[in-house]
Amino acid sequence: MRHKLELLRDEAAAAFAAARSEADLQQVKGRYLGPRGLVTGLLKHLRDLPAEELPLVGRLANEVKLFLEGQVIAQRQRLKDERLSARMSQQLDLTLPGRRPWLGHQHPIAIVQQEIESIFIGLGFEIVEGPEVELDYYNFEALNMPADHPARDMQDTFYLPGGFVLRTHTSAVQVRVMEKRQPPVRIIAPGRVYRRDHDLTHTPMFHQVEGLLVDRGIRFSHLKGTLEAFAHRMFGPDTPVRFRPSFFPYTEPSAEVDIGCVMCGGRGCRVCSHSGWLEILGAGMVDPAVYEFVNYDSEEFTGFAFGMGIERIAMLRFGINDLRLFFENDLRFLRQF
Ligand code: 2NL
Repeated sequence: MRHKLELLRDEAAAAFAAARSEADLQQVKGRYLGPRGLVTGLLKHLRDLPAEELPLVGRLANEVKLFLEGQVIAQRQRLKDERLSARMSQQLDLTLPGRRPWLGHQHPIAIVQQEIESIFIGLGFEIVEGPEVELDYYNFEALNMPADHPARDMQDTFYLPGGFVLRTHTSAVQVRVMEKRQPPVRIIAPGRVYRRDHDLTHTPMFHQVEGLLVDRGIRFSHLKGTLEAFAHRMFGPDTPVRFRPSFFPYTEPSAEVDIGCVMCGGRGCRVCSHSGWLEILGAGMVDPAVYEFVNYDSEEFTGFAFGMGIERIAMLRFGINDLRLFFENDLRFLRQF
């Protein structure tokens, strides 16, 4: 009996170890430990043993049964481990180079805005910001554009209830600063502005940088020198710059500033309409009417102001020919900056 038990134990353990799958193992388990299994069968014969053999053989039989049950659990774990490592060796190629994470970066408009800001910081200006939803008063009235002014047409401006507009330029921020501080004022106001315009060369939202300098004895030559210095830092020290007379309601005299065409070097091409020049900004000496609104003494103080569209500067700077590219968020375009 003892011998038979030991043989059966070794045979069953070998069969468990040979199982190739969970189903296999279940079947082998049934064959030995199931209700009609070989081990179970043998255990039923225990009671036929002579009384004096029963304790020893009984204990052995019990040990064999426990041992085999433990084997089933151990072999089940082995099968699980084998399945896992088979899957791992299929999917994990440890020699494969890792995927480099994509690094985001600034939008070209933000890059150019910061370039403009740092040029003017270098010239002693301070960056100021203000609300995009602005009072009609700061956006128009205080800039010498009364209610009947054509720039205030519903066609051009997004009007909101309660005397508010979406600011059409960042000048409003500069009016707010003048209202709070007496000269000297040297500020740059960058940010988003809104106009009811949508075609190939206009978007309802775009970016602008305006600048304002007010102090004693400020003349047009200061305006020229400052904007020439800006153009040379932005587009290169050999870039030609010219000033043409113009008109704005908030400056007198007013000028438009051109640089030699960056595409053709001034020889004339489609981009500059064969003129050799590209307009980059508008500027002028602050109209005394504006000083009235902010309580500056126009006998004591003079100043200049200017405004430029960041999209336009960025297009010239990077040689981009389609404004829409800035707003489509196509990564093939954006990744180039
Ligand atoms: C343009 C022209 C300009 C100004 C903006 C300004 C601001 C104050 C007072 C007087 Cl607070 N003027 N800003 C002056 C001249 C031109 O912008 O073409 N912008 C895209």
